[in-house]
Amino acid sequence: MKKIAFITGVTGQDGSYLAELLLSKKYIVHGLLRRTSFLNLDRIQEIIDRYESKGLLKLHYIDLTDTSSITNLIIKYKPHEFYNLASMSHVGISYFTGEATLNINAIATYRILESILKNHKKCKFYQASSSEMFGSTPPPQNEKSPFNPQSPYGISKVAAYYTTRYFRQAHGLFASNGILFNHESPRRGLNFVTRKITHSLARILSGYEKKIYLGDISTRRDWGHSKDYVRGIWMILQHKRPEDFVLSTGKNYSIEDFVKKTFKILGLNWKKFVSTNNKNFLRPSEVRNLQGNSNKARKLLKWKPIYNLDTLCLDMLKSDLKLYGMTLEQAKEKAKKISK
Ligand code: NDP
Ligand code: GDR
Repeated sequence: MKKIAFITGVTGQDGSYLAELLLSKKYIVHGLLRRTSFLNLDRIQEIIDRYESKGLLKLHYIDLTDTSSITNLIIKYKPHEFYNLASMSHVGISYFTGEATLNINAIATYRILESILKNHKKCKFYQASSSEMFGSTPPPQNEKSPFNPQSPYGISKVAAYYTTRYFRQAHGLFASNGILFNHESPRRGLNFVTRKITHSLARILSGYEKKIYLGDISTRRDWGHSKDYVRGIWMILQHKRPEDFVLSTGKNYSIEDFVKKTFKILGLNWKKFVSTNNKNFLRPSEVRNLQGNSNKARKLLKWKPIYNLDTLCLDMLKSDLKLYGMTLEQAKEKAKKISK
């Protein structure tokens, strides 16, 4: 019998890659999405075209503030695995929408787990926890490091993390947290710093923009590729016991390093094109330094990332150049002209 997986956040970066991975592993995938005024299916259009008519991919509208919209689907389809990836995932925006962030990221996790407990206790549950929970705790951070969240987003993820542990410890659910450090890809949202940089650079070369306006570029992150991380997410639910795992590369770079690497690919002097400390992108409190220790996942799950920061940068830049009709070689030629 085919395994059935539910994915909230299927239209997002990780949800789309995870859906592809599970379909390749012969799962029946149910994508749970919210209603939006403009259909937002770009990241999953390819798999919709390929799998929906065969009944292997099914999409359902839900609302994370509406328990019965989720419960009805759990009762009807009895999933083997439930991946809770939906969230208000932008840390900077969470300072302006704290209450909604807690509702969607934390309370919805409680709603889903309570529904699984009452209706389908055998279902395994994955919670998309985050390195933002460590906040100001100095690196390296692992599963035992204390949490010191610095934003409404971080607080909401800590609450969801403990909610997941509570349903595991008190009620015996197979419920696991993946504590994932930053991971990016050509499918990353445009207002996260890495994608903003690669996408704006492609726009600069196409003549649509002159400069990239950034906030604090001295903060440091541990960046991996989403494709590597969704493989780890799946492995976490295949482990023999429900447990919490950090997924990270173990390497850490500043935002400035990322800018330099990206501009270097095209031989451009970044200082001419980047403006920093723009107040629109400064946060009331920052997470300054994240570097994960993922030894537990590497040992118990045999997970390890394939991409490093250079291959990640190149993948993202090439994809954004393609959006604007350019190959890497053509972009290098244009770069020579605009740097004169
Ligand atoms: P994205 O922002 O790309 O995707 C978020 C998904 O959540 C989208 O499908 C979005 O739908 C959906 N969503 C947001 N709000 C709601 C809502 N109110 N109701 C229903 N669906 C909603 O995030 P990622 O794919 O990068 O991240 C996946 C998860 O992992 C998130 O929970 C994130 O917080 C967490 N995480 C991410 C890390 C990263 O570096 N990427 C690191 C650690 C944790 P829509 O498309 O309609 O907007
Ligand atoms: P982060 O990612 O907050 O780590 O959360 P983001 O790319 O937004 O910021 C990383 C760092 O870059 C600094 N920064 C800027 N950030 C943005 N977005 N835009 C700018 O112009 C800019 N300039 C500087 C930020 O201040 C920050 O220090 C991501 C999300 O995917 C979360 O959902 C996830 O949980 C964590 O990663 C791990």
